[in-house]
Amino acid sequence: MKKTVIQVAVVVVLVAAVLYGASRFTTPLTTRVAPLEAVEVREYEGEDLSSVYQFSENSIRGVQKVDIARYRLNIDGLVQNPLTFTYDDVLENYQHYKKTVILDCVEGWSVRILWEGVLVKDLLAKAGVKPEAKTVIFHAYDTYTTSFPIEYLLDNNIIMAYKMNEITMPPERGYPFALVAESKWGYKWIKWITRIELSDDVNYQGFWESRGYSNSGDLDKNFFE
Ligand SMILES: Nc1nc2c(c(=O)[nH]1)N[C@H]1C(S)=C(S)[C@@H](COP(=O)(O)O)O[C@H]1N2
Ligand SMILES: [Mo]
Repeated sequence: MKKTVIQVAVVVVLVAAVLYGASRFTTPLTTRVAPLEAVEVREYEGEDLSSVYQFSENSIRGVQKVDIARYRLNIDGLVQNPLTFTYDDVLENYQHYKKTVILDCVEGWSVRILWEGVLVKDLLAKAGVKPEAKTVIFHAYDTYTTSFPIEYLLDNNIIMAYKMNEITMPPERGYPFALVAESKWGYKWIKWITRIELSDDVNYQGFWESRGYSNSGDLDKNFFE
């Protein structure tokens, strides 16, 4: 009895193997599309771009690996409708924009990158900002925070990016979303954003700001106060 079970199993496995092998020969090559890793662009509108791998990684808790199936972006605090988005909610429901912006780190290096993302002001409009909100506090997966006066985000078409140089943002650069805080020092470019909080606290200080770095973070001013 035991022997026949084994014999049947062997036959089933052999038949399956032969069928699988045959299917590989009968499937035309063109229908078996092999995925290749995307390659970043290094030139845009006649200007050279830096590589997305040319940054010097110095995040407070190292690279964060975000599980995109479980990822949520929350918008809360002084808003009419607190919102929770999945990654796809953000990408599928908002206009996409791209622009080349240089990131300058206080350590003395800089990179020119083609960023693609959604406007922060579009997300805020959906949540409905209450009139008493003055400050927008960004929170990240690694507990990092930074903040801006709300006008900065509304008046400068500031984007939250999901692509750099036309490839999906790599984990070390802030996947799924990083802020393109143009005209601000690198420490304002928060990566791995999980929460956008509207507050009336005009003196709020983020991670580096509470350790002596300027709260405005303006590139044209000294970064240490
Ligand atoms: N969540 C998070 N975002 C962050 C940081 C961080 O430690 N955590 N570091 C900031 C700093 S100091 C810089 S210069 C930029 C770019 O950092 P990178 O070169 O490590 O990508 O990310 C900023 N955003
Ligand atoms: Mo930095």
